Amino acid sequence: PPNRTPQTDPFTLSAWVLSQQHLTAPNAKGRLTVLLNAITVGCKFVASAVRKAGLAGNDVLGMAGSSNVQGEDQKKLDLVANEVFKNVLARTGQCAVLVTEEEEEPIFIRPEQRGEYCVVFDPLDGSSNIDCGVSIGTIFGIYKVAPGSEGSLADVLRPGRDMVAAGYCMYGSMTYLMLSTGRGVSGFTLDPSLGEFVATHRDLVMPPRGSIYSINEGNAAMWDAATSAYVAEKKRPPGGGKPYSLRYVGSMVADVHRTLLYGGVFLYPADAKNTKGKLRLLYEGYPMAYLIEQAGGRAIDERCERLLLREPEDIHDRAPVYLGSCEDVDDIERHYKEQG
Ligand code: AHM
Ligand code: MG
Repeated sequence: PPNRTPQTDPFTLSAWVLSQQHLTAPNAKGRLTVLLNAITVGCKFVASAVRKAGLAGNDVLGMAGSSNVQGEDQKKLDLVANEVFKNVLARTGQCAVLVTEEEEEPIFIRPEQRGEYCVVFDPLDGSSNIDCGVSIGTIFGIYKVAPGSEGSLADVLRPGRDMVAAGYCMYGSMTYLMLSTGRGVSGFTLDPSLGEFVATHRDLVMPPRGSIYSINEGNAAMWDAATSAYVAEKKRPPGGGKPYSLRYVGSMVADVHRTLLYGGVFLYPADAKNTKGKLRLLYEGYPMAYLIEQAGGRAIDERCERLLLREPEDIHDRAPVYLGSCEDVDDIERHYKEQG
């Protein structure tokens, strides 16, 4: 079970980040700390907006372009989240390039505000779940620019293993923020009465094997042979073992969060229609693969290579994703090897 913080010792996310920086880079100037703090502000803002969404005068669930009672244009929740994160990140003075799912082009920060980090993010992931109140989240990954770079496309078109930090915030029954700066994963829960993220899952290690598989089974007719064989085996284990349970929220943040805590696998394979899969490599695949690996799990692509080593060609590239408990992902690999 996750170790709980004693009630008289609230270990906040900011304190945790400072303690990590002290371990990894004792001479660091705290710039990453500033950046991560800004991200938590964005997450709190979005968490609050999500909780109020749909109430009178807060018509953020409707179509973008719809207007509220005062006749003002209302932004949809995902566009609100995008603006919030862009603003809080730019204002830190620590960013050089931002990449967001919501915008075609990367955002290059102007010289007066420029720093040495690049943040790639999906401000509000799980679009199909926004309007019905099911868990959604923000996903982010952070790179440092190459030495001497003023921030270029090359600084963000890099494999995920170059990330210096990654995480997500889930707006679910509680607001959770799971974070790694390359030394394991720790989880924080927003205490609404304090307005602070407090450590609730320190040094999270995921189970080596789970008993849940998570995939959009509606796509089964289009799967490749390895995915079909793997799922068939989980439903009807040879030798009559206990079948796995199927859980699929349809929000990557929620499906990965459950996988981190309970173990098992989450898959979004390529299929006959989506030949590169659906998930975006930079700001969905990499950050989640980073967290899963940091928690002791495994994340691969359809070639059974580490997802974190895959080279992106475009900032909005998609890639097939298979992640979760090591032994479960090993099973998937076995099916790929068997199918040739
Ligand atoms: P989105 O960025 O439009 O929200 O799409 C990403 C989401 C992921 O959160 C989730 O894992 C996946 O799409 C679900 O896709 P599907 O509805 O095809 O199962
Ligand atoms: Mg998304």
